[in-house]
Amino acid sequence: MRAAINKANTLRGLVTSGFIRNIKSMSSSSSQSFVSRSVIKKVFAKLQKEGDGAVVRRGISRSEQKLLDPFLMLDEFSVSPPAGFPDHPHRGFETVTYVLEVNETSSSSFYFKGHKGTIYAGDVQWMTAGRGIIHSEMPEEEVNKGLQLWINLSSKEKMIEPNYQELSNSDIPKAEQNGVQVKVIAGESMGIQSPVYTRTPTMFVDFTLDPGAQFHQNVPQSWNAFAYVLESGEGGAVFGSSDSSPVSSHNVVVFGQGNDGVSVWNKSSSKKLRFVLIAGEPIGEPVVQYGPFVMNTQAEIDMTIEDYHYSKNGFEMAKYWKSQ
Ligand code: FJE
Ligand code: FE
Repeated sequence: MRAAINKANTLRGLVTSGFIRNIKSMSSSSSQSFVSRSVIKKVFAKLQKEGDGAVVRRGISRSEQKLLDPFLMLDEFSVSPPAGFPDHPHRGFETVTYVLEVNETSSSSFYFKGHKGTIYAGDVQWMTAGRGIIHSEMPEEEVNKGLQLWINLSSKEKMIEPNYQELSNSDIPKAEQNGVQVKVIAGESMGIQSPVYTRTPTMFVDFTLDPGAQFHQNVPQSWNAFAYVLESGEGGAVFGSSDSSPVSSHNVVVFGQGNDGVSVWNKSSSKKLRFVLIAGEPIGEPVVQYGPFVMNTQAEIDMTIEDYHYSKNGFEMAKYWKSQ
């Protein structure tokens, strides 16, 4: 039923936006008629210094926030001790930390002070800062690679109690078909669903495509969507339509709205393509950000700074907090 509705919408989209070339490529390359969103922007994630001696690649920053509501930031981090992100507060949004497996024997680990401890390669920590948390995020050993995504909360949820959802690698649903492997961190792909509860409706899927593989992922029509390319062979990562220009590693690919979702091709003949696809329902409210505080108005930011300063309204833990 839903597929039928999607197809009707697809056709309407074709008529109104004139995606004639796509009709041809659809009917020749795939038995199902999906129309992919097209790529509207590519952003190379440049290295920048953050935290204490840490360097991150920032893929989403303020200039993409409007296009990518509800997402505030995406960092690819690669840090080794003693660098890291010592004690800092958050309010008004969620952070998702995904520690990447660097290679088969990798045992990278990230230590979160102020909560349960260590997350290892392949694990996810989905943290809802709500009205306030203070934590430090430090690597325990070696080089630690990962992604950190910041997702905004609606005004109704900015001041909720903080919450942590922790998934170890083995809790994350995985599936494989036709040379495409998925790890579903949030939302649904290949008919399997993540156990994560997303207050701001979000999809977060880690894809690996064998050389020559292709895939189409549905994304709800009104959501904003982007991909971040982690690894790709030369000319491998092709999004939107099969003849669009390839994207290299460390790029954010922003998709336009509408249509059924996102098509991707791995055109490399020898290397796998790994990327994450992230999509979410836009909140549509004003965003006022001051570092780790994200509220709707400047007055709320001023209040937050005061709360943090006086260790109140959610920052009570700041009073007896001690850095290691
Ligand atoms: C932060 C500067 C920061 N990217 N990627 C200012 F560095 C941070 C911060 C992080 C961060 C942490 C991890 Cl584990 C990975 C990151 C920025 O902690 F919150 C502010 N306000
Ligand atoms: Fe943090």
